[in-house]
Amino acid sequence: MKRYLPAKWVVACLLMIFIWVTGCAKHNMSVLDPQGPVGKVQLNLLYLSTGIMTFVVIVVAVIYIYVVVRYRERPGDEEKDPPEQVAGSKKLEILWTSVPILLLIVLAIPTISTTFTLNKKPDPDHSIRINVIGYQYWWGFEYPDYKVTTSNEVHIPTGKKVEFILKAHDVIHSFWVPSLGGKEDLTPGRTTRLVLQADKPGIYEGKCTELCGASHALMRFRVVAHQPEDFEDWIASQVTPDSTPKNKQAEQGRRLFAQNCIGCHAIRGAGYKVLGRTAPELTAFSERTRIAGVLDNNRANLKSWLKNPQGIKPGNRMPAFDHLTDQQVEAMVEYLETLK
Ligand code: HEC
Ligand SMILES: [Cu+2]
Repeated sequence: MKRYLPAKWVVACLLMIFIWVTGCAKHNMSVLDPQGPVGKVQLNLLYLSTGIMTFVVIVVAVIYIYVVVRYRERPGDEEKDPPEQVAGSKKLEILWTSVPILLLIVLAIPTISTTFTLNKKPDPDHSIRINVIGYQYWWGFEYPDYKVTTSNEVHIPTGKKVEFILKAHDVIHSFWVPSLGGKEDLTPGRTTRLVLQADKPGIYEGKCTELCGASHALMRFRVVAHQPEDFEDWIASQVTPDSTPKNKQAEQGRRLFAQNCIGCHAIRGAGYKVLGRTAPELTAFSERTRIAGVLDNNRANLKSWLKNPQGIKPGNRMPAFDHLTDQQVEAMVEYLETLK
């Protein structure tokens, strides 16, 4: 049998298809499956521009193929017979100037008007404000209207516009929740804004999309959307957190935390006199789904994080606590994993 394709080409094609389909996993991170009005409007713009592009590609390809076939050299053609040379055709010049202008107008009108609509300041009675601060390599979230702070997991109510007010603590970061809408940069010394909305309760994955250092790829976060009543419950639980140690071991953990960790981290409602602000707030830590945005929140993972944070997120600003004994680390794990 005749072989049409060399084996290495087949392998290369399969590899490419494989890499391509790895993007198909169910990860709640698809711009093509928007979960709120902002993402939907932006997807429509995407379809419009892709539609126009496809139209242009098809027209150009058809003309090109037609010309190549129709005017190709045929056997018997005399070389001394060059094709007729034409220069300047008013009709053609007008056509290929006006068609692109028209296409650009069709693209520009909805794009500009949508940009302005999406950037409008939402009505304060039907929206909430959240300050977002980007740090190497974690996210701080503040609810200025409720005096609540949290990190790496931001809770929002469904069906309401959420105005994110973005600031960078150190270098440029970029805030992106693909299934809710487009991204926005966080730039040191500047404040930027992004309005998003989720229609359904659920967890939406977010990511930093501006190369910001060694652990940029691990600078992940989650948006947790609740029904408005459940959101109010969540806020209430954050305003008065239950931060008292539940047993002897946790009591020891609380003391160790005061000696080793409070300079950077804060836990509200635990009776600490100072609260660190250079690291993620850990109030109600047991209710988080992840540790540092990358590990599932469980005791084994928390222990690994405390022993070797640099092995998990290279270059991050938390030192290793390998001088503490296993027993001491376990006491802190017990304490943190019972904070509600
Ligand atoms: C020098 C400041 C510093 C000290 C001291 C420190 N940490 Fe951290 N910690 C950080 C920073 C910065 C991060 C964020 C790392 C990242 O994700 O980039 C962090 C992250 C964490 C996280 C994950 C937070 C989240 O939102 O998921 C936990 C849990 C944690 N630290 C616990 C501790 C404990 C327990 C101690 C004391 C034994 C401690 N840290 C001491 C700076 C510190
Ligand atoms: Cu970043």
